[in-house]
Amino acid sequence: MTPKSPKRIAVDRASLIIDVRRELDLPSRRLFGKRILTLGGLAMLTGCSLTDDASVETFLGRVSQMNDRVQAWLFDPNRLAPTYTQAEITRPFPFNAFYGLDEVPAVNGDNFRLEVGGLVRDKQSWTLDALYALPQAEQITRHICVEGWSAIGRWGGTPFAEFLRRIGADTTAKYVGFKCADDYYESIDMPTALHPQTLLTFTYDGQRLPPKYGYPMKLRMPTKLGYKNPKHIMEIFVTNSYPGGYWVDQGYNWFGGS
Ligand SMILES: Nc1nc2c(c(=O)[nH]1)N[C@H]1C(S)=C(S)[C@@H](COP(=O)(O)O)O[C@H]1N2
Ligand SMILES: [Mo]
Repeated sequence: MTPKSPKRIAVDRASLIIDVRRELDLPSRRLFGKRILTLGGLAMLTGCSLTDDASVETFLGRVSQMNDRVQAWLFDPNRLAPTYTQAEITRPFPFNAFYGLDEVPAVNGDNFRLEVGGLVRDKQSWTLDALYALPQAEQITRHICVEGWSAIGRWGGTPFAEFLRRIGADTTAKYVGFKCADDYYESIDMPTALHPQTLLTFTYDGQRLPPKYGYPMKLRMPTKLGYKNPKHIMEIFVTNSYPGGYWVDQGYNWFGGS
């Protein structure tokens, strides 16, 4: 990946350093046979020498390129993210967005309709009441933000696999994309969309999801980093054309596993 602007380089560094740490944590045997996965080993694989800042930058870029593929390949649809107890919930749960609290979008739930499109059988839009009537589940999981914090929260909503089943989604398609009430957008791989802990959430800590946490709904995936979890979802679509994402298009790693 060739950084296009200084801002992009900064964003890249933050996410790539996480990626590299992740690569180094991987059991080497699963990834490269008996090869010991050290920084030196990775440098060999990427054909980079790590002698100065510029070469480290190239190295991180190459690791990131292989990262989406490697992460997708290693993603185990049956592995569950850790869950926590009520007592472990972080209070207050942090707010984060690419803007401040005073700019949180005010979505009116009364005339709200969730739009559904792309490779699905039933493109009818959904009222909030229809969504609330779907089977509901709850989880207490850790949200990890690449900005350097993590927090445990409690979300409730409908298992996303169930929602995809109801709309007759083509689950052999590659991506599920999201458009939000702010300028945010995101996309995820289908195995993650179908993961049992991926929930389309309408509540936070037993209450209707407040505006700051993404009213009317947030896709909550404890197997993904914070920025992959879209808030204020207005539209969901299934596609084989790579939709990108708000931060991904500025240099963050797309798979964004946590
Ligand atoms: N629509 C929208 N979704 C978003 C964001 C955003 O700016 N807009 N920020 C992302 C990031 S980087 C994080 S860490 C989490 C923060 O969610 P929280 O406010 O519930 O902690 O939302 C993610 N989803
Ligand atoms: Mo984040």
